[in-house]
Amino acid sequence: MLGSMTRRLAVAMAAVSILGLAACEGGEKAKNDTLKIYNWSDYIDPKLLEEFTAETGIKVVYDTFDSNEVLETKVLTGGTGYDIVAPSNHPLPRFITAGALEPLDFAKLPNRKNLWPDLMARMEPFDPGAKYSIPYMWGTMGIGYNKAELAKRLPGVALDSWAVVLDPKNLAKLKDCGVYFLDASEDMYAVTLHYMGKDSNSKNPADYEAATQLLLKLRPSVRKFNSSEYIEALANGDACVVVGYSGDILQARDRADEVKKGVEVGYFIPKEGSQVWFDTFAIPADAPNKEAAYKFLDFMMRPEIIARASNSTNYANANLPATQLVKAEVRDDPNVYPTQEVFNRLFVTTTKDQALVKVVNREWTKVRDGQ
Ligand code: N2P
Repeated sequence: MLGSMTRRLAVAMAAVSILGLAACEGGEKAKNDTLKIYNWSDYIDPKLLEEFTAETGIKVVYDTFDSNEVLETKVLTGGTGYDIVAPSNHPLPRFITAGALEPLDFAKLPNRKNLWPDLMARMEPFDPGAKYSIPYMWGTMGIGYNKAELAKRLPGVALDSWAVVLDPKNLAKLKDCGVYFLDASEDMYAVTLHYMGKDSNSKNPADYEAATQLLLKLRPSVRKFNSSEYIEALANGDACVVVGYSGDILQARDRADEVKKGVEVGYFIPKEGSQVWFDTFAIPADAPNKEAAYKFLDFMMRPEIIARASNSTNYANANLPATQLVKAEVRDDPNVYPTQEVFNRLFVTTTKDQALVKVVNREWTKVRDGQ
């Protein structure tokens, strides 16, 4: 009796371990064959992902986010399962300090040689020696608008200043044609402080509180705080003015041109100056498939590949030999690759410590949610 039970148990245990082994092998295989990317929305030509899979056999799972705040909360919590993430310059040092990123093995990234030295120099304060990140694309914050609607509602107002959207009297006149602001606390405070004549990188909580007072005056005129839906909204006429990211607004312009419904979208970098930002790719320290991540990073640093990312997104890239491969209408557009004169007016957002980020996020919640 005992003997037969023991035998049955032994048989059952063998079955479990064979099944377990099979499941484990399947899991291992799936892990090596899959690359999980977490990137900004509207930030790649999807055909590039298909080509990467065709070339390497690695399946890509591609998820998107639309603000640094969302990305940071996830990655700093850990266990995301992502192999590639895409923080901007200003939050990046907090990821590094938290130990959330993998130091890069340059030997696995031969195409690093293509990175643009000027861009690398700008990233130096955020990631000295570029140990943890490679710059991907970069752009500015600015104002996107429906040309006909703004001409009608703001006659005589020059479309060259933050006052178009940050002066409550102007914004009230645009309220019913659709105002979208980014839902991005650090970015929105940077430009608001700058417009108010304060340091866009202020470390003083009182400055953020003062900016909140202005933003609360604007709030009743804002239809939506969202960092991705404005592309479609501008293109189809649901939004007439947005505070957004350069390439996204230029994508809206292209989309509006394609559908030919008579919507014309404009973009300007306000004369007072604006934020220029640099986005990067990095590998989380706990990424399940680092080998695949390296392959993808090196693939994206091929000039002909990254040039196509710029062509489809209207964002400048950080790859020097790629510049001549970017199509002329994108490369020669000063809203994509700013001229020196424009560049001189741009400012870089520096890194806040966790305590200040908390203040800024708390202030932003008051603006966005009205509480
Ligand atoms: C892409 C927006 C990326 C710019 N949709 C923000 N760093």
